[in-house]
Amino acid sequence: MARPKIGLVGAGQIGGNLALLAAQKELGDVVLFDIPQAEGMAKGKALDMQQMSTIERFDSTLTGTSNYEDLAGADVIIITAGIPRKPGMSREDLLATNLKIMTSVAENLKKVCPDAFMINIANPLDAMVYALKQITGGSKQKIVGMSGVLDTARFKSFISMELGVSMKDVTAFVLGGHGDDMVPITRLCTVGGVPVEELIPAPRLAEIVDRTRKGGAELVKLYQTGSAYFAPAAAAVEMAEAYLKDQKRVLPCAAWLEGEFGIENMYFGVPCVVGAGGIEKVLTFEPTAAEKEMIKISLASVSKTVAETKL
Ligand code: A3D
Repeated sequence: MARPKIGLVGAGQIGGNLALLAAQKELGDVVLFDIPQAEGMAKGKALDMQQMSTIERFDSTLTGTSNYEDLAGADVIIITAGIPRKPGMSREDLLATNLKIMTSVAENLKKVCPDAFMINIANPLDAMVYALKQITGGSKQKIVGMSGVLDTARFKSFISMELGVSMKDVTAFVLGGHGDDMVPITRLCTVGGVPVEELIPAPRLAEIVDRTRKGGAELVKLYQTGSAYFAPAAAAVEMAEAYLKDQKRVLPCAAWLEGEFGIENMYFGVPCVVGAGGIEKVLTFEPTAAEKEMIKISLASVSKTVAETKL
């Protein structure tokens, strides 16, 4: 059987790390796509990693291109095409620029690989994945946004750092939109099965929740020139791997909802089963009154940005 084909639209900071992780995990052959002005960078990263493969010993063919035809027949597409934040910017400040980019990306992907499992990372996340679905006309199973895996990774790392325990034993999920009002469900976070609310005093846990919500901005401030890229790449690769290997992983994804959690026709971060069918199922549960209030606030932010796309 031929190796799966993984197309990366955007060969910048996240794109390069996506390529490396996907190739090192031998998930398939990788095509790094960027605009003609950045084709050299896409080709250069691909060649550099191809040479690395002889040392790190992974079997994956990496190529760079600015020709959409080279993405034809891709099994997975991960989109990072767009500008990242600079210090002082909100994700919403990226909307006008990144929507133009997403429109052209989505129109082209619709032509060359309409059946791919498409994971969007470009910000503002929830509005960009909405635009991707509207323009490609793709199914809710195949068009998804990456944010919850990253936001959850941030939350889990802060919990493990706080308690001095292995991150392997922290279970958590962060739901909602990818903004400062995202919804970490502390009630369902456990450390080796012990509820975190019994291990960390409420005021301190609230500080950790706040740091998680502002986790993206913390990195933008440290980097100065752009936003996070290692963890975002790893998060999207985890989703791609679940799809390609039919793992049935339960991952928080920005999924198209049709009534789940009382939300209609909107992308929102929820726990999903990810396998060969893409987003195979949304796992629903009854939120508490306080959680419902947080979901309402996050949904209002997402809906406002989505409305501004005018799609
Ligand atoms: P960067 O390193 O600038 O890479 C973006 C790449 O997109 C550049 O190489 C551009 O040349 C390329 N590009 C621009 N227009 C097009 C186009 N039409 N077609 C193909 N490629 C194009 O940015 P980055 O990799 O650091 O970030 C990419 C995006 O991810 C930004 O919008 C970030 O805000 C977003 N991001 C999202 C998260 C989430 O958790 C959702 C986290 C971090 C960054």
